[in-house]
Amino acid sequence: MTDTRNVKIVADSSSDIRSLEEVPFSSAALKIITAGKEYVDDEKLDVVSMVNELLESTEKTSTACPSVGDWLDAFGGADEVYCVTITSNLSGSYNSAMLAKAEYEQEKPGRKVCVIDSLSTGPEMKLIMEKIQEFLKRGFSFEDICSKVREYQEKTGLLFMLESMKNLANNGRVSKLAASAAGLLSIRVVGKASDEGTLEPLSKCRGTKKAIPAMAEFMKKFGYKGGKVRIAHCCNEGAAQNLKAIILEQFARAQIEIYRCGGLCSFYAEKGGLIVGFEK
Ligand code: X90
Repeated sequence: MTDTRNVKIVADSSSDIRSLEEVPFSSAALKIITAGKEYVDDEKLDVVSMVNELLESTEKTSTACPSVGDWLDAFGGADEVYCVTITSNLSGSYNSAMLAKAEYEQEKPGRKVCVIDSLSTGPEMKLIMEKIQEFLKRGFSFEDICSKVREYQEKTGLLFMLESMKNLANNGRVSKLAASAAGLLSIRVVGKASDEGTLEPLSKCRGTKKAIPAMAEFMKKFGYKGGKVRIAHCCNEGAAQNLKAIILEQFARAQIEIYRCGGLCSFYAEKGGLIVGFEK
């Protein structure tokens, strides 16, 4: 059906997605900015080099969301746009997407943009985009997809495991107090995206060996029953594989994918971090 409809799925680069198989897709890049350098979070970014460079640097580093113009470029002339953003509670990305929507729809009558505030990031955005693709394939209307995606969001969750929350605290995305434990040697903070789209710490574990089973337990506590799991890691494939194995022991038919975080998620999740999206 996407042959007859001029459709596009668009997300900011915090989704970690660079391309989609079945529907035209564009990513609107966030930026990671240091005193001397700007990293654009697109397919050309060498994420591992960036992470290592930033570890060695003592400069103040910040991030910037896509501008209205960046979003308009990403919409790229499609008549029907599904636009997924990082949580509006931690970034201006959703706001600039909404401004872009207003301008884009006014420019040419008939154009429709559905902006979805993920209240989350990374892997949960990926799940949302996969669902939009599925709805398009099933031939659902624009209006139906917009409302059904919001229903689907109720059935997805996001957990994280962080070794450091320095960049989150330095940029005011969590309180210094919440971040302090993660700075301590071998303490891993496990938490979730709250209903408001902020970071909610759930437990502090001594070492990754304890943190990974704790994550699997939290997934079940929050309603995971064996559906899709998307695991994004920052230089920590081992922990991701470990989590996958634990989930498969209990849910043999779980559909689990593992991949690397892009630039924005790597910057905030930092080296060793895991971000896990799952279906409830
Ligand atoms: O607009 C900007 O400059 C971007 C700001 C993004 C701030 C937070 C990014 C968090 C990324 C950390 C673990 C998962 C957190 C889930 C939160 C709802 C990754």
